[in-house]
Amino acid sequence: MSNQECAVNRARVLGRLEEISRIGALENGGVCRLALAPEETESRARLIGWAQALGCVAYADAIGNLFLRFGNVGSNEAPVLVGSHLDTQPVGGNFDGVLGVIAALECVEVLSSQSDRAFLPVEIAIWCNEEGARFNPTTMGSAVHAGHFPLADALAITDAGGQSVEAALRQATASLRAAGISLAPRELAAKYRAYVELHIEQGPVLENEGSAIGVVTDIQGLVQYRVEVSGMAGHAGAVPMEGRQDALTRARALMADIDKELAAIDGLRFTIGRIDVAPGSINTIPARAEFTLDVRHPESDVLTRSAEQIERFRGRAQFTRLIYQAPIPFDPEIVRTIETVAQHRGLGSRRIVSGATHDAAHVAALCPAGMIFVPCRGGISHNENEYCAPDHIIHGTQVLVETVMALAGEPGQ
Ligand code: HGY
Ligand code: MN
Ligand code: MN
Repeated sequence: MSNQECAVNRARVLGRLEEISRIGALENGGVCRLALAPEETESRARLIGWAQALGCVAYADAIGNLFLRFGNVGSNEAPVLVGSHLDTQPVGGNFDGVLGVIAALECVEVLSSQSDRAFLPVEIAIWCNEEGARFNPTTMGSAVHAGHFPLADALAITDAGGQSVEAALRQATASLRAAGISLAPRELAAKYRAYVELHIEQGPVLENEGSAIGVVTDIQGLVQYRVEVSGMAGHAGAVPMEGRQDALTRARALMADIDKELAAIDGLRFTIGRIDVAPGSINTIPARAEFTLDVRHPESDVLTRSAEQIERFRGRAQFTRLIYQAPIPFDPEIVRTIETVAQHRGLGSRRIVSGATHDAAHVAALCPAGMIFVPCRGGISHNENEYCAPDHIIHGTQVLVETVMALAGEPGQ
């Protein structure tokens, strides 16, 4: 197929990204589309509408992952899966996740213009709750789909307001139905030929090196905790300092000790992203302090050892493990396919380990999987200033389209 025949449509890709960025837009240019919230559901409805106009049929599994099937609809022939997520961080950027979904739709657009060729079915995957910002943990939907997280446990998880995943999913599904969208059932851990995801790097490597394409070889490992420290509420003025049971003072000392312990581990990245204090009144000694720990490393044994070191602090707080995910290597065949496509298009590429985790980490357990990265300005992400230049968007989409076509081409084409 000539370059021209499988060229992506620049205006269509950029226009759709712009249109979705208006759903849940924040006043400083960022976006908030929390998992299963009305804004995310609205963006899902938009994507489904565009895909159905191409003849796609929409499926959903029991945890709310969406699959938009193109080609050989109705058969259960294993498709090539391509996609990402539409949910965002509470103060998120306009490319994390959505870039991969719009680019996946563009794959179907290009395939649908090749009516004279036979391809395996292709499905656009829109994973549920990749961010884990509203409902812990991150990559929940793909973890359940791959059998890495029990469905019942996931449905029972509640957000800060006490609403469960199950109730939020019921509401979101009802909204799609009210918009005239019916979703056929899809079993968990279904069969796929391969999975490819396009994503911004969310780090500075590609931009610093001037590489247009990142060929992702692995995703580093991750372990997340919720840490609960207890104390006793009391009057801020009347209770003497000695003998106080101040939960926040205890938590601050514990955070400092954990920091010291983890700072000594080479290459480890750890973050305390959230601290909650109760009752949270200016003149009451905190009775409870809760904080989160996010720890990442590319080597399994180092990650395991770090988790053991953290859990040695058990005597001072209650540690709840939210997710443990070993480092994931991607399929060497898919890595090579992406590299060949980038070369064919004259795009500079380099192999890279992903610092962030992605749904592909779980889907890799179901089928050969791989990821394509493009640079984002300053490596900034999970931030309203997240930005991906139009040329990088189009180069990444073009490499995704041709990788999917290579994987979906009938053998011996
Ligand atoms: O946590 C992560 O790495 C992903 O961005 N949710
Ligand atoms: Mn993402
Ligand atoms: Mn993210």
